[in-house]
Amino acid sequence: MSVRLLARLAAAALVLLAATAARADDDKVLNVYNWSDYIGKDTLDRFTRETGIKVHYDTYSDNEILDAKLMTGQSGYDVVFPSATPFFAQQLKAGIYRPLDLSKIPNAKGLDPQVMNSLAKVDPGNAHGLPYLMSATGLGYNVDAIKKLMPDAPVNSWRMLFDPAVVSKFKSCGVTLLDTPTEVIPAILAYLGHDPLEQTPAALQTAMKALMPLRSNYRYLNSDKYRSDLAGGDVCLSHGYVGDLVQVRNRARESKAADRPNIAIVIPKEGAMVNIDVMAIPTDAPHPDAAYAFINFLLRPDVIADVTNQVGYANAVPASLQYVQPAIKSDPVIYPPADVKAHLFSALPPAPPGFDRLRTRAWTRFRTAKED
Ligand code: N2P
Repeated sequence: MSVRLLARLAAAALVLLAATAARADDDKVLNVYNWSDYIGKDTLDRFTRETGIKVHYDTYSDNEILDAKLMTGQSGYDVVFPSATPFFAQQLKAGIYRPLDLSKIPNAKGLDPQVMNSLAKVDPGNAHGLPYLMSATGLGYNVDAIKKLMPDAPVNSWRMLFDPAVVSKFKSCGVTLLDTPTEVIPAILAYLGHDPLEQTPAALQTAMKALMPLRSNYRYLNSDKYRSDLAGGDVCLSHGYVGDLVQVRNRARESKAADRPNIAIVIPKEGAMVNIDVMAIPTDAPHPDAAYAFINFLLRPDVIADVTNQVGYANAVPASLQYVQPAIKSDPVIYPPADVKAHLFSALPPAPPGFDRLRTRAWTRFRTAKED
């Protein structure tokens, strides 16, 4: 063998080695896209310490943002957390999720069969997604500010947001809505005594007809900003995900400010949406094995209990309850008792063809409607 050939072979071997090393390194990376404020402060570090897998972590505040990214393809994400209905259900139909290999997620055995059954309605056999956290969508308000403006305010009702005679009283102290029609429309339909889950042009029209004239009462539509504003006393009434409102309430309690607000949270008596957010792996995920390791880690009772304790959202791992703080376990807005649960509605079905576009158009018109 000539010296030159030897040198060439050695060089080729080196290239091969480097490529293998790069690939091994690649598997030690995980790209996660999750809701904001939806994980423990130390959860990712703990995962990295235990597995050596480095996590790139991005966040969003609306299902619509995640949906747009996933439907374009090649998002680069390995684990995402869509709400089961209608988003995950709809995305499943588009074939963008990988069937899960449950042998790689042994902790899935510990999931609550009731939650799994309700998810199986949109994902037969729970083949593509496992439950992460859940909560209702309700109201958070500044107790003193509301009392001052309306001592007999109907605080347990959607009237707070949707009855023109009530919400107009709070305009001056700041009222906000989540920026998503999939939450606001069922809520106003429930207020109107209509089937909250009806997705027909007629139901949409009913909802928008009631909503449009109210527009000027809402300071803004945003699913993120209200949290610091409500905690800081800059707004007084917000439509929000209950777990986020729990964080707002805690933040306000812990504040050193003399005028820190006293925040109350309600699940309105007319009924409210409840969302199960699932963990799923996109078909084109670059690091599926790391994704499996992460999902399995999050389903460990001590890990998910720690997340629940920090973010105020219930989880679907019954064995975790032994580690969940008593104040959280017994908080009726986080783990609602049976009589409240009976009024929660969850399965907003995937919208019929064309309806999505109608709804998005109506929502954009509402969002950008001129203040009067
Ligand atoms: C997290 C909001 C997630 C709840 N900040 C939506 N289901």
